Formats: sequence, C-alpha cells, structure tokens
Amino acid sequence: MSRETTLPPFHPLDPAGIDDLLSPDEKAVRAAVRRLCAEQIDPHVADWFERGQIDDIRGLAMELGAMGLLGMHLDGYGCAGMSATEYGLACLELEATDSGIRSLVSVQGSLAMFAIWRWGSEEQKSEWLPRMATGEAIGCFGLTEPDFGSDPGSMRTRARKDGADWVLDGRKMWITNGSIADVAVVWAQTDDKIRGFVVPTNTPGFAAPEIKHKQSLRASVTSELILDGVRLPESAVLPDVSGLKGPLSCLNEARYGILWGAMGAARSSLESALSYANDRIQFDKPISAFQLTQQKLVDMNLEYTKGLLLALHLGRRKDAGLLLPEQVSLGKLNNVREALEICRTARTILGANGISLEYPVMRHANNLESVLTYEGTVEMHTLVLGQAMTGQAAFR
Ligand code: TGC
Ligand code: FAD
Repeated sequence: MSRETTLPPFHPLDPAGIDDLLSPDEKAVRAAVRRLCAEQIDPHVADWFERGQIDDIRGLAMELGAMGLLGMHLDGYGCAGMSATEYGLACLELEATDSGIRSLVSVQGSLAMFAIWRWGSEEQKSEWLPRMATGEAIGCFGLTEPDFGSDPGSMRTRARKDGADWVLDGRKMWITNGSIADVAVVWAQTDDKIRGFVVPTNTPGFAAPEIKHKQSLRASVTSELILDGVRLPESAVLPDVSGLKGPLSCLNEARYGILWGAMGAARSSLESALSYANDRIQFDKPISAFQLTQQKLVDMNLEYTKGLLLALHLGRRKDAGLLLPEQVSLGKLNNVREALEICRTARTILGANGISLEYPVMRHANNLESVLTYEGTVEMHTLVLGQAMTGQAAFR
C-alpha cells in the first residue's frame, strides 16, 4: 500500500496508534514493568503454572515492591504515588505474563493495602503500609464465603464484642494470597453493620489452608480462611467505614486494575497467534495467508484495540477523579469477556499446539475463567449496569 513517507509505520499490535496517547513517563513505567516480567517472570511462569507453585513468592513480592508496584497508585507510607493510568499499564504488563502475577499485585495493593490506606487508623497505616509496599509483608482480603460470593451482604462471618475485644468466627473462601499472608483484611457482620478487621495472621484461631486442584490461576495462591474465636483488640477494626460500602470501595480499585490487566492476557495471546500464523505452513502457505485466519486475527485485534482504548479512557477519568463505579463495571465486564474470547480464538489458530504450555495462550484462557468470575461475575456487572440504565435493581 503506497502512503505518505511522513506517516508513522503501521504497528500490527497497535493498529490504532494508541501508544501516541501515552506520555513519556507512562511509557517508561510500562517499559520497566515489561523488562521485569521478561527477565524475572516469563522464563519461569509456565513451570510455576504447571506445578501450581511460585518458587520464592516472597522474593518475587520483594522484587515487585522494589519497583514500586505494590500499592503503586497510593500516596505516602512508602507507596509510589503513581497515576491510575500508570498503575493500569503496569497491570497490563503483569497480566501479559500471567493473571496470577497481576492478582498478587492487585490483592496486595488495591484490596489489602487500599482498605487500610482508605479506611484504616493512623496506627494501622504506619504499622502495615510501609512493609506491604516493599513486599516484606503480604496481605489478603477476605470477603467471599463458602455460601456467599456474589451476595457478600449476606455473609455469616461474625464479629462480636467481648469486653474491650472483638472475637471473630467464620469462614472465608477463595482468598488470593491467604496462605502466605502476614495480614488479612477480613470483613465480618457485627450487631450493627459489616465492619473490616486488620488481622495479623499469627493470631490464635486463624488458619489459611491452601485450595488445591485449581485448573486456573495456578501461578497464584488461593486459600480458605478459618476464623475460630480470633480475638482482636479494638484497634484492629477499620475505624472509618461500616457497611458493604467498605469492601465494595476496595473492589472498585481492584476491578479497575483488572480491566487493564485482561488486555495484557489478550495482547500476549494475539501476539502468539500472529507469530504462529506467519510461521505455520499448511497447504504450502503460511496459515496467516488464509482469509479465515486473517478474519480471526483482525477480529481479535479490533476487540483488543477497543478494550485498550476503553481502559485508557477510564484511566484518564480516574486520574481526573471522575471515574464512577458503574464505569468500572462496564470496563471489567467488557474487557475480561473480550479478552477471554480473544484467547479462545488465538487457541484455535495454534491448532493442537494451542493446548500446550509451550505457548501462553491456553494458560491465559484458563486464567481468565477465574478473572471472569472474581471481582464480580459477568452477571453482577451486567446487573450493575442494568440498574444504572433503568433505575431497577434486578439482583433479588
Ligand atoms: P447495595 O445495596 O447495592 O449496596 C450496599 C452499599 O454499598 C454501596 N456500594 C458501593 N460503594 C462503593 N463502590 C461500589 N461499587 C458500590 N456498590 C454499592 C451502596 O451505595 C450501599 O451503601 P450504603 O451506604 O447505602 O449502605 O448492595 P447489594 O447487597 O445489593 O449488592 C450489590 C452488588 C451485587 C453489586 C455487590 O454485592 C457486588 O458487587 N457483588 C459482587 C461481589 C464481588 O465482587 N466480590 C469480590 C470479592 S474480592 C475478589 O474477588 C478478589 S479476586 C482478586 C484477585 O485475585 O485479583
Ligand atoms: P456465586 O455467587 O454462587 O454465583 C454462581 C453463578 O450464579 C454466577 O454465574 C453468578 O453470576 C450467578 N448469579 C448469582 N447471583 C445472581 C443473580 N442475582 N442474577 C443472575 N445470576 C446470578 N474473593 C475474595 O473475597 N477475596 C479474594 O482474594 C478472592 N480471590 C479469588 C481468587 C480466585 C482464583 C477465584 C476463582 C475467586 C476469588 N474470590 C475472592 C472469590 C470471587 O470473588 C467469587 O468467586 C465471586 O464473587 C463469585 O462468587 P461465587 O463463586 O460464590 O459464585
């Protein structure tokens, strides 16, 4: 195709030129995270996924902390104080490596640290945030229970007053980082409203057995939390929030990171499929020369490009203080759903090789099955948007 020589070249993985919308600082953050992933994580992650175990997860957390990626969009207490857009770009690069690694960072920064940073006492912030920012202390966030996932407001975990103390009893389920956490932010029903508690995991009565046999998010620790008479001082309660608004405000932060992250898994799969299609010869031609393959590649790229633009737009709104929870739902719903579809289509282009861990595609698709469910399922985000559009709540 002839074109003006002054025009920039076409980039197959950035067909709309979205890169031009990023500042030099944003590109620098992205490049640094991409380098960390390429050097420290990519060579090992398929093996971690296969074995269901990250070697030296604490060392990895410290590496992520040294780069300022833990609580990176929070200010003070040793946090990097970067922009929401920079945080989003980092999530994208981390999830291009593996959703489990992005989960480690999301749960640490957007859930456990954010809960303490936003709703905690000065004492809680000073005690935990600096160590969590470096990765020296790991946090988890316990909201979901065995019997209550989409409907956390019905939780059974109870916190009762006993003299000056609180005593927690209950179970949490599917908790990322649970078994390796030094501190758990646990949400419990009180005689009044739901409250958040900062629970050191060495408190008697607390246990966090790991959940095994996952077929998804295998490079991530997922656990049950058992709370049997966990006695805590009054100072353990998050003082500045009560009600479901507390945990849901944290979910807004993590869902925001996910709507970027999912595009990383999509980009990695698209890149694999494009490269494979150019190399793989069938019927004497590269399979990329067949119209049906090109249709798949183009459709994948359209949805990737639209998802990335949406993420960037929502990132700019967040940086401007204008991002609504409904807009986060819109982004999480669209981008995770489309990313999963992109990975599934990429899988077909790789044929039988698509099911192998030699390529990242099936690993990403399997991971995204979890991402589609956690932080609010497709159905929950559909109903959030349905309610916003119609004024009718259809959850119950
Ligand atoms: P509803 O009556 O609508 O609201 C109760 C109170 O909460 C407020 N609220 C919000 N506040 C901040 N942000 C939001 N997004 C909020 N949504 C609602 C609301 O204003 C109200 O406040 P107030 O002061 O009037 O009391 O609550 P509902 O019980 O009808 O539930 C609504 C629903 C279904 C949307 C909510 O329960 C929900 O989002 N369910 C999905 C649960 C979920 O996403 N769980 C995620 C667990 S954590 C996780 O998955 C981590 S995975 C991490 C990883 O590895 O990356
Ligand atoms: P359910 O709520 O039982 O839903 C089952 C199905 O019913 C879904 O399709 C759902 O959309 C549908 N459904 C439910 N209600 C309605 C309705 N009103 N209308 C239409 N459809 C409906 N939780 C934490 O608290 N912390 C964590 O760190 C964490 N990490 C996780 C890590 C992994 C790997 C996974 C898989 C989950 C994690 N979760 C975590 C839990 C996650 O948030 C829940 O799985 C999720 O909220 C859904 O809850 P559930 O699995 O109980 O499904």
